[in-house]
Amino acid sequence: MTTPLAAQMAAPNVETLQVRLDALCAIHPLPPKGAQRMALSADDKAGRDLFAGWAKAAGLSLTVDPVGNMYAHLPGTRPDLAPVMSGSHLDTVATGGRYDGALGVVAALAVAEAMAAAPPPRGLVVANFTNEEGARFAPDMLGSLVAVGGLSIADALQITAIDGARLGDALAATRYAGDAPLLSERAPHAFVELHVEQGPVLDEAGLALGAVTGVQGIAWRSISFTGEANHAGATPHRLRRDAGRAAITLAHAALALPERFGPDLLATVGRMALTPDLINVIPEAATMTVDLRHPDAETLNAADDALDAAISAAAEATGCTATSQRLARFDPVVFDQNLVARIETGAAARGLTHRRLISGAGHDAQMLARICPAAMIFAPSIGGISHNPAEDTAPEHIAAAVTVLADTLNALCHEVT
Ligand code: HGY
Ligand code: MN
Ligand code: MN
Repeated sequence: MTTPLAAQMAAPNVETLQVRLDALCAIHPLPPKGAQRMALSADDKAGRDLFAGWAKAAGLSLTVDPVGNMYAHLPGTRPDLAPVMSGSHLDTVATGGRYDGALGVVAALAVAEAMAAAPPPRGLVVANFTNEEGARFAPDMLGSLVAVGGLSIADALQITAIDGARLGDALAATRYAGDAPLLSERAPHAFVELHVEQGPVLDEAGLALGAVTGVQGIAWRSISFTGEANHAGATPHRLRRDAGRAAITLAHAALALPERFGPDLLATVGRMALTPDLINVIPEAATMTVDLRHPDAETLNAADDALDAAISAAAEATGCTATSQRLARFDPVVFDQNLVARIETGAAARGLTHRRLISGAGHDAQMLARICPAAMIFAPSIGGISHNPAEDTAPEHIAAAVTVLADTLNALCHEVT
């Protein structure tokens, strides 16, 4: 692959990048440093409006696809060549941090602005993917999954949020439903995403940057138990059909799965609700979620099967009935090894301490990997904290990661065969 010497590119403006992160956090700030922009909420719309304004001010043309994925285009000098893409997501969880997702979007925008003075052969597209978090609408990485053809637009628009909203209606309310083609119709040349690690690996090792080799598997489930409301004081054990006890029994079993499948299996019960949720009424209904993660697909499948067995056992032990719905199931993904190696050499060329690592969190890059070479750059998360307003990364690590992102994207944009 002939790669002419990548033109010396102006350095991306990291000061502006930090100011833009400030502006995004100011929409719905969460002390000490975080923000809330739940997918397709008014907060998310406000973040989208900021991004659209910055992109247009930079002279980038903006397109939006039918599920609200936003693409800001810096044209290259060779429009016949597929562009390179970089970006991430502007939506957050309810306890969102400053950097999760937003960093990848504003960093890619900063690189596009730095390139604009001397556009390379391949253009650069800056992406904001809809509903990466999956916190309001499941599954996670929904927008990028639709973009690569993994979920139909029609099915996506019908998805119901945890607050009852229909995705299509929430999207329409943001006015970010567009008609741009899906990426599956014309894949990018390559996709590189900058993201904070969200775990402790780089921070504990005192390293400046991560070259991400892939993403572990994800299995999300919602479970409902149905029992019978009854008096807390007058109902003997033998007559109880306690949905709350079923859910607590299952939660205990789910959280004990790592004892059986090893510490690389991560199990989380993030949501649990009892009905009627009163001190003196035996719960007639219980709903809950279980999030399982593992780097090996077979082990994740085995743990998921064990969860099924635990659901049946909890229902049987309490005389309740149970239903369960799969909310997300993504096998582990391995990123493009040439791209990972390029990120590693890029870090070394900038004198940065670095290592390879797999991502614990899911990311849009894992979906782009279905249609083009994809990889990620991690900046360290202080204390490994994320999905928490205390999420933080040292400014010098942000600047270093943006520099390696710029070097990587610049080289890719100069690949002309
Ligand atoms: O759930 C995840 O791994 C990501 O934050 N969507
Ligand atoms: Mn993220
Ligand atoms: Mn996240």
